Amino acid sequence: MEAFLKDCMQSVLDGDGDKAEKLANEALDKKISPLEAIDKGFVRGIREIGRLWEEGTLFLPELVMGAEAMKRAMAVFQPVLAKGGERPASLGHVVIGTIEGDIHDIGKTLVATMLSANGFEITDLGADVPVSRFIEEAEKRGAACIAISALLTTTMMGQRRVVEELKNRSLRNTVKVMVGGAPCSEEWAREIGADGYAGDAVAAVALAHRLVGVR
Ligand code: B1M
Repeated sequence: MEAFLKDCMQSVLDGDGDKAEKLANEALDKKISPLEAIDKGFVRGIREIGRLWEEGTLFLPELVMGAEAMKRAMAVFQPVLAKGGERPASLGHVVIGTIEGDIHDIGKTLVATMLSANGFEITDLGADVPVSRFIEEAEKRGAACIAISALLTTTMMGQRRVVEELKNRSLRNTVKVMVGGAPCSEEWAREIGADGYAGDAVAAVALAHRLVGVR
């Protein structure tokens, strides 16, 4: 098992999309849990790429190729994860996206898929989403929760602007706000007046349940 997960990690490190996709399919054939293959395999690869990039041993094209390989694997798992929920889609509507200025969407998409699999209706606005769009879509859909992902220390400020804008429009009490992404934390969520922070996709589901009043 460890050797297989290592191969998954290595496929992302090598930026080898064909291999990543093949291994993802193999994981499903071998009945390995998609979340385990993602977390203990592919994500380790993309995190290592980030570390090497930060250290200056790897350059932007390799970062992009690693991300593309990661996305090929995620595309295999996505329909399976989306089907995996036990609850009907009736827990409430969540409007999710990555905040403006930020194009990182792999983690956000995983969170959206897991929320959907666990009974939430999802409107995924994609990445680089303007503050006003989160609010307008939430109003339009009568959303219970706005979920905002940010991967950059510069763009996380946009999460604060969503909360502020909700207050300006007297909507703060009608919709919950959850935040996530690498630079965020519980403390950050408290500081900006969000209702909660989740560190990964599983925690995001638990938090969303709590925010809409499901155990
Ligand atoms: Co970029 N990048 N990147 N990048 N990238 C980071 C974030 C960085 C930490 C790398 C590094 O320096 N080590 C760094 C940010 C530094 C900082 O701000 N302090 C960085 C940078 C600087 C940049 C650029 C500025 C580089 C440049 O152009 N000079 C540029 C920014 C472009 C922009 O957005 N405007 C850039 C570009 C890119 C790529 C396009 C090449 C690619 C993204 C491809 C894509 O997403 N379509 C990319 C990648 C892949 C990364 C790293 C390596 C991996 C991110 C990832 O997908 N992780 C990343 C390093 C890292 O994070 N260690 C890095 C896997 C994913 C499953 O995890 O996204 O953390 P994650 O999501 C998790 C949790 O965070 C959580 O659940 C998810 C699942 O468990 N979560 C939520 C996420 N959102 C949530 C929302 C929730 C709840 C939980 O509720 C709302």
